[in-house]
Amino acid sequence: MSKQTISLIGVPTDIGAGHRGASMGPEALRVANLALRLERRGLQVVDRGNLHGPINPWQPPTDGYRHLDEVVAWNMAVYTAFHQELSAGHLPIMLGGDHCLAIGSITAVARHCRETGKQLRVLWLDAHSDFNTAQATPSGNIHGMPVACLCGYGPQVLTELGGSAPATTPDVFRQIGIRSVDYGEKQLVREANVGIYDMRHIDEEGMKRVMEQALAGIDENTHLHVSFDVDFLDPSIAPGVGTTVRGGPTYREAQLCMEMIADTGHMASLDIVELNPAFDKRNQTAKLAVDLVESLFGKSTLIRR
Ligand SMILES: [Mn+2]
Repeated sequence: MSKQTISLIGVPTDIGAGHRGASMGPEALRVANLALRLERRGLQVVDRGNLHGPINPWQPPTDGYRHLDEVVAWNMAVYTAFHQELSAGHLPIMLGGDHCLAIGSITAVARHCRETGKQLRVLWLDAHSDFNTAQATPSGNIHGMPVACLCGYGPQVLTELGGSAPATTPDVFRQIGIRSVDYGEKQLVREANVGIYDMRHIDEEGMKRVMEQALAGIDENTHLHVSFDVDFLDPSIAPGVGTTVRGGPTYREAQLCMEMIADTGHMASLDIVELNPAFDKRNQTAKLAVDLVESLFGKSTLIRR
């Protein structure tokens, strides 16, 4: 079997965020030696450099959305780049960038799944459920809306990024680590029936059982996409994000989560988003993210069977 090729795609923008700085995420991950660490795992890594797009004009919302045109431009670039890598048989990793960019990556993954007859499963590791709409959002920041957009709720320019809507359906999502959901958003995720394992569920059942449930049904025909919002982690270990919410997974819980994903052997694409070096201390959150991504690619203490 030939080496798996990983393609790193930098997306240096905070166009959908409520704080500036996630635009510096790709470089922080490179400085934390992401490529080298993956190469040491026996993977072939190609760094595609950064995508380009409009600057952040930092404007208030128009009709409930901030920077909609710019968000569309960046997501179009992500969509094209991701689909190209997937078609070439590579495993793309998006180095974000804020979480609105997952509209582009997952729209591409969903299209790839349709073209190859694969079943899609998305693990959404996040403090937030990102299911806001223009009506429900308190801020207009589109990084709070990607899951809704991917399920067909949102502006047509985003829901139809891949040519038709919806890109995918709520049943493919498993959200883990959720602990901050806006008032109107709670209603929406309940109505849409998104699979949510919130922090209370993790407290009550433990990360092991939660992951068994979230990964249930994955088989040979599954394309597993992981969308890793760094604010998933407890802020005590991961301060370098724009929207910290206390009470997240600990270091050990996060490691177990990543190792159990790796054990499936089916992760085929990945987003690393919302890393914000402007809030970080000595790049510690980027280093932690790289550490966890190594576990996602199978690093473990012992050889396990
Ligand atoms: Mn998010």
